Amino acid sequence: MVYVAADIGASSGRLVLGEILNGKLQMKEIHRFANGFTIQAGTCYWDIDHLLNEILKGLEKVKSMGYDDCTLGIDTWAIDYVLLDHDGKRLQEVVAYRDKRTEKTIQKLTKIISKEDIYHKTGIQFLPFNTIYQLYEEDKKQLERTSKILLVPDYLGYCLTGVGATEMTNASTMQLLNPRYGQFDEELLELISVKKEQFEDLVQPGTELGPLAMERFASYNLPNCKVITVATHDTASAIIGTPGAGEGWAYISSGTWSLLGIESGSPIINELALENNYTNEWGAFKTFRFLKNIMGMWVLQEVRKKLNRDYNFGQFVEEAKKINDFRQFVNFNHDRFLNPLDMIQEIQGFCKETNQIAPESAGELANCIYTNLAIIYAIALDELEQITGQQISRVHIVGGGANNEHLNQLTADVSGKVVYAGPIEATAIGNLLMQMIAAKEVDNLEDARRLVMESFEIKQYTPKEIDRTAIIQKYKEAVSYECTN
Ligand code: LRH
Repeated sequence: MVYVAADIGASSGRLVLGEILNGKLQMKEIHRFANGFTIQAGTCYWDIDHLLNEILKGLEKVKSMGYDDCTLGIDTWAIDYVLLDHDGKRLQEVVAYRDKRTEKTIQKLTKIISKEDIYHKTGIQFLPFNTIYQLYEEDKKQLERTSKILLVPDYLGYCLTGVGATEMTNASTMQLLNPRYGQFDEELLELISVKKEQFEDLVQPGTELGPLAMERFASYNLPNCKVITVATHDTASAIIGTPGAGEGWAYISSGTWSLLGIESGSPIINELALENNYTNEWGAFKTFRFLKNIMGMWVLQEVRKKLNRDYNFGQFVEEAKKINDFRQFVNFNHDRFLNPLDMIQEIQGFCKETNQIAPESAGELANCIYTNLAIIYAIALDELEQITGQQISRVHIVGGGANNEHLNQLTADVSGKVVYAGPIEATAIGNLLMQMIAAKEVDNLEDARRLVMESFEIKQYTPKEIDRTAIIQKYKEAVSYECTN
């Protein structure tokens, strides 16, 4: 028996095998594939069939490695969903959250119900693409034809097993759940013309979904496999796999997005949290992730696309290091960077509009992105301390971005906090750990995190003496004219 994590992010997916051997968590990536949305007739879509097929290909590899039995957990990015008809068939392709259809929806919906009311009910941050806004923009007739709405990882699980569920950690990002009742908020559902019955029942991470519906996949050579509903929101899994312990730690789950926050035993819903757009996403084991979304490696991924992929991420770091100067101050958290036609032009446009010298070369662009991300992280950490009244002494950076030693050091320097980087595969690790807890091979979250600490290399970065207050002040002045977050 082996544990398998299917961990699918916005830009790539992987299947990873996990086992505990000699008291350590051992992992092996057995399958990797690309992901990304494409634009068809002006709309951004995910290729969900491709993802399902890649999971099946990965499972075939599990079998070919000699494993006849496994459990499988699936996690993906949050927010996006599939509409199913009464025969369980997909009604339309899956629209990607960066699509422009919801650009103005927050403004539209908050004419009917105030921002304060939505926040008070859900505790969820205002991102233009939250499921609530996407569903609001759906054709009402299509919604009437919809028998079930499944979030992406729940849909993949449904395709594999024939069983539907609404996993809680991911469901909370819809901005439709009310943490006071642990249920859907019926008033919000009514506003978007959706009924509670159109969702499957909410389930906790760790619940067994069911065995693979082998008869559907006769042409594949698959192992016996039980699908476990893990913390299906990738960020929820990543934070399970983050080796924080005790008090005073924050995290940055660094990938396409940088999710920066703390773990809390209860939601923090107040004026200051709303003003600073902090969210209370539900975590495994009744935790909450009080965090904010920060535009992360997406910006560099988009710059790289525009440079015809001539640079790899290591080269960007090397070029940026040669400059290593706080030359421009750019609010990458502005909505204009969510999905611009040309990321390089957008960055240069921002600089020109704020009377700054625009970055031109790959190194200048990368330097601009890294230095500003470090500043934005530092500001968010200050905000977190202010909102929670808690002192943060250390920051755990996990995910692919933790590989970037230059950014890790910059983050330590500008924030003045000690940074611990790793593991890179925290999301797949969290996915595996949840399965191990469900199988009673690991006792609880604390033990799971101890196992992570003992099994993976964690690098420490101590802050260097720099005038962080002056840098942050310069940033705030430069971007203040249109600072929305
Ligand atoms: C990261 C993530 C994040 C969400 C975004 C849509 O992959 O799941 O937590 O806000 O994608």
